[in-house]
Amino acid sequence: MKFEVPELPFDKDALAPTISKRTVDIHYEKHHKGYVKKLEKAIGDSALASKSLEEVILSAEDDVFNFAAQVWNHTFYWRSLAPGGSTPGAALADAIEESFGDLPALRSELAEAANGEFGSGWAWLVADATGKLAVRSSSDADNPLRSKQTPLLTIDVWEHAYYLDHQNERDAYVQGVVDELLNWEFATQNYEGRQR
Ligand code: MN3
Repeated sequence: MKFEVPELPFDKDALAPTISKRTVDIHYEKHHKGYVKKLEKAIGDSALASKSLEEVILSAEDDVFNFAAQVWNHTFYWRSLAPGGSTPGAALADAIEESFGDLPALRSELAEAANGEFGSGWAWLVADATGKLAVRSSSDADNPLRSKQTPLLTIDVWEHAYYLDHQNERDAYVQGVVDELLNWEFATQNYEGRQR
């Protein structure tokens, strides 16, 4: 398989009760891996077959873009989550203070973006080349790579991410993720390794 789905960085039951084992199982095994199959079918043996996933995202359109971005977004989503809590490293903590005031203010801005995205999409914490942080959301498969922003964290707000556990209450899922499951160590690595 050319476009690989990495192993989950935690046990499937590690995110409960905010995200149940069953949701992780279906989301990872069916949705995430399903996007890889759809991507490989859509690309076939075209010129894109020799490109990296990031190159496909930056150059493809329509279905091929959607499938490639969904593969990338889901890999990034799993890495954005971590059971047990973590804290931002020093450089990221400084940037959070400068851009949002403090971490609770950033958490509530992320929750607002995640709850406010109409329909299916993603909420993101991103950095620009100068290190300034911003919260944004995107629709469907779209992601910040095409607007030259460095993603630091993401929250999947497609219904398949929460409906089995929370039905229509997206805000309950979002609050649990924002308060307890975001991987600030991963965000710190992404911030320190960003394009400048
Ligand atoms: Mn999803």
